[in-house]
Amino acid sequence: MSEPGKTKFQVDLRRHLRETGVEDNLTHLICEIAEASKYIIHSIRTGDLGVAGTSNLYGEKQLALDVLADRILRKRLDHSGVVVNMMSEEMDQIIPVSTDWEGKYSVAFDPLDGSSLVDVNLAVGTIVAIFPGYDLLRPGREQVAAIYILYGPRTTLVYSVGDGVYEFGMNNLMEYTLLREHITLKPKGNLYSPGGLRNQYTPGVENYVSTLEKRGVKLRYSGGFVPDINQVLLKGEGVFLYPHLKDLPRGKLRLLFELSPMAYLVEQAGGAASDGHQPILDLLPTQIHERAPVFIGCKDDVALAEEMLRTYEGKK
Ligand code: AFP
Repeated sequence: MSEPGKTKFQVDLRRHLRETGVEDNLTHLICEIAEASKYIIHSIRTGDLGVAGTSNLYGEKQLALDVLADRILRKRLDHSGVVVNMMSEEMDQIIPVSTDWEGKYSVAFDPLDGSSLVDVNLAVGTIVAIFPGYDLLRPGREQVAAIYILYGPRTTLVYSVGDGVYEFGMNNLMEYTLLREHITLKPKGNLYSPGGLRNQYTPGVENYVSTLEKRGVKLRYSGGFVPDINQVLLKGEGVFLYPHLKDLPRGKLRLLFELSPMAYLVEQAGGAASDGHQPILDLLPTQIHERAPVFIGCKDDVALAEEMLRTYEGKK
């Protein structure tokens, strides 16, 4: 129900979560993440674009903005009172917050995905996966919520708690208000976002991409996972891939911080996400920073990728 005098599209995030029956601690957690994003935007707009002088676990130079966004989220989660464990792309181990896990959550996040695009003023985002209890090394299907925040020309927040996908936009007062509900994907799309160098594609992937191209699909790749997935979700069509490559057999993107939350959102919108053989949400991470290949978006387009891999590369 909307507040009298307000259309439901002026409903703010907290009110929407309460009205749709989301559990109190989870509502609080999602709202804390939304609050953190306001400080992250400020850092993106005004912060230092240089390197931090540190490296992450992958040996990548951390940007000052990566470190700042990570600190902002960590602090917020730490003080939320509802988080047991947290883990980010910028950390090398799980950070315990509380030993009391009853009714609480563990959170995996990429604080500023695509941060190397900020200096050329392209869109970037924050991605968050929320699990019940203390364990973070579980299949993505056990998430209770997934969220991303897109810092583009506008700031939007897209979330699901397993009851469809909702988009909120940040207004002039820096509040998130409801823009779209029950976002859904068509079975088959007309867009593709192919990551990875083409000369490193394996035969199955090459044949898949050529088949899409013969069908006349449009190329739309920004180099940022959040804007690229957001485009698929909100246009309601398309497929994003960052496949296994000859020189990167596990692809580039991280299962826990990037793929699981996006797969959860895309499945909730009626789409699919696969590593080429099985659903991303069924993969059990054995390490925190595990990577996986990904084909994500419209159901039929993802099924076609699996079929091409079976035909040209056989069973895994
Ligand atoms: P960074 O966080 O290192 O900028 O990587 C961004 C990203 O993880 C993801 O947002 C993109 O989908 C993907 O990498 C782009 O990778 P390519 O630069 O190889 O296209």
